[in-house]
Amino acid sequence: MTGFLTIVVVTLGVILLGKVLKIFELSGELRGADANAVTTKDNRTQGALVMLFGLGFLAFVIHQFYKFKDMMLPVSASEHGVQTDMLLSVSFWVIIPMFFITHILLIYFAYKYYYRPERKATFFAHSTKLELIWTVVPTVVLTTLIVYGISTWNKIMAPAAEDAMVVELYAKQFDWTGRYAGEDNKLGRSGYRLIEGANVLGVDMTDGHAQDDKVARGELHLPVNKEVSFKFHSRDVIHSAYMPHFRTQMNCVPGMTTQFHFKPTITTEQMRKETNNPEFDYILLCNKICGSAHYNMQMTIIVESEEDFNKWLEGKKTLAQELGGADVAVDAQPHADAAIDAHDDATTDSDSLDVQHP
Ligand SMILES: [Cu+2]
Repeated sequence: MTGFLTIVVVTLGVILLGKVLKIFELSGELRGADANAVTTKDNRTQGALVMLFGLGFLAFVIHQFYKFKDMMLPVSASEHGVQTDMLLSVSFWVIIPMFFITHILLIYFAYKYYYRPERKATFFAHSTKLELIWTVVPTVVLTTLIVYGISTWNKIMAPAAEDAMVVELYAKQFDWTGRYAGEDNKLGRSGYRLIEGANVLGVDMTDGHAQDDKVARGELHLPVNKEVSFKFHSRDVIHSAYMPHFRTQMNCVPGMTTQFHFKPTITTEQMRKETNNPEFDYILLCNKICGSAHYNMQMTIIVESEEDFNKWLEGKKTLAQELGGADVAVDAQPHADAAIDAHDDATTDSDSLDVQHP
């Protein structure tokens, strides 16, 4: 009822305002004045209003910077993240001062040069000097940013080191599973048609590389200062592995392997001190809206010393121990080979997979 009354009152208010303006217009006409004529006084008022609104807008922008500065991520916990942060900072150091300079000029000019009939604008058709300035300056600045950006990209996307630890991140609605490549540092091949019973990742247990693979759920542990080469897979829809503290995001696409490698440089313990937050944890999130429980698709990442990491990993069963190794019954269908994702590198041809029939 209150809502309805509010609507009625507001509607009546608007009608009333319309009528008052109409009376104002008519009384002006009676006095012989043109109600629609724009006077110098109107222009000055509009100029002042632009100034007021513009400065208010800039004040709001500055306020937002302060208000949300605590939402910023802490220092990057990966080697390449420091480079991307630097790239972003340099871009912002160019963009933010430019934003303020251009907006202040825009606001000031709108106020200073409001229309007055007695003043004529200077007219000139061409100025080589001006044209040169507004062509050369942006060209140099943008080219520098682009070249800097490409060289950073090339460094980050260069192939992983030979000894990088290989870890699979397996996405499905709505959780993550990690698979460590084990002693041989090679992941066993897998495909969705091989998913059966406890073999939820569809690992081909006839593949020798699969035997020593180790699966991690709930928590993903990583050794500090050691490069990790991630292979991303998805069972169902497109997910996106997002590790904000490591400045990493990669899509997980059904039927193909995507990859990214990075080196964590700060342990969870050190980051807790750095952020002054004893509860701090690195996190892996899904950053593609993939369904109803998308928001809850996350996994804690723990970065620790190599010793602690090895101890943790040793406590895990290998896939051969978990699933029974090569003796496990693999439900290979006639076209099972087509369902196998090519892993590790392009040389792993899906056709070459020799699925053993039970
Ligand atoms: Cu998802």
